[in-house]
Amino acid sequence: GHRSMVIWFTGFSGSGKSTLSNKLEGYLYNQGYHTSTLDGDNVRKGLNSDLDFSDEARKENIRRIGEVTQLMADAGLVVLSAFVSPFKEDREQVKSIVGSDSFIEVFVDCPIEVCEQRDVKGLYKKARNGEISNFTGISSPFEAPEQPDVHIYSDRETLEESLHKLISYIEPKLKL
Ligand code: GGZ
Repeated sequence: GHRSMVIWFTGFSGSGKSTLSNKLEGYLYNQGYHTSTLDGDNVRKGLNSDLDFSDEARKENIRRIGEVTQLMADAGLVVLSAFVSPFKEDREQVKSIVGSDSFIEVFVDCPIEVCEQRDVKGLYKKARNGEISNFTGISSPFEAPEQPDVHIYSDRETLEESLHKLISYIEPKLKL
């Protein structure tokens, strides 16, 4: 058996949260851990399809995700949650729901210019055009974590390096 744990990824759209989270999940799966991933793609289409990107809706988005994350952790899973989660207060709230010794905050740090340049989904262009309002980093704030448990610099590290950094922090805690 192993401990349940919440691995919480925060960062801009296009910073690499989902890529890294999926990579970590693959590793953990191969090691025999029971995992579950929550991200914008599965949550905002279903559970939170009533929420937009206003500050209040983002707050509610993270609050619900925090509760679901906690339920999954209670069921014994290693939960990987990858959301922009731009507000410090909301991330702190999840941390207090989950319990600080089971919560790992991972800051996927990437300069907004780099995320905008990548623009994998063309969303930054739409945000600049005004087709999308309240876009994080362009027209909506992001409160960077001051003391993340793991600080990933996705513009300067390879995916392998970032993964290794994550694993060396997380795996000893899973085995406690
Ligand atoms: C930020 C937005 C927005 C706005 C749509 N601002 O790269 P993506 O596409 O797949 O990830 C982003 C995702 C953010 O949803 P979250 O639930 O993670 O956000 S939050 O934690 O702030 O509630 C992006 C897309 O949705 N997207 N509009 N205005 N990201």
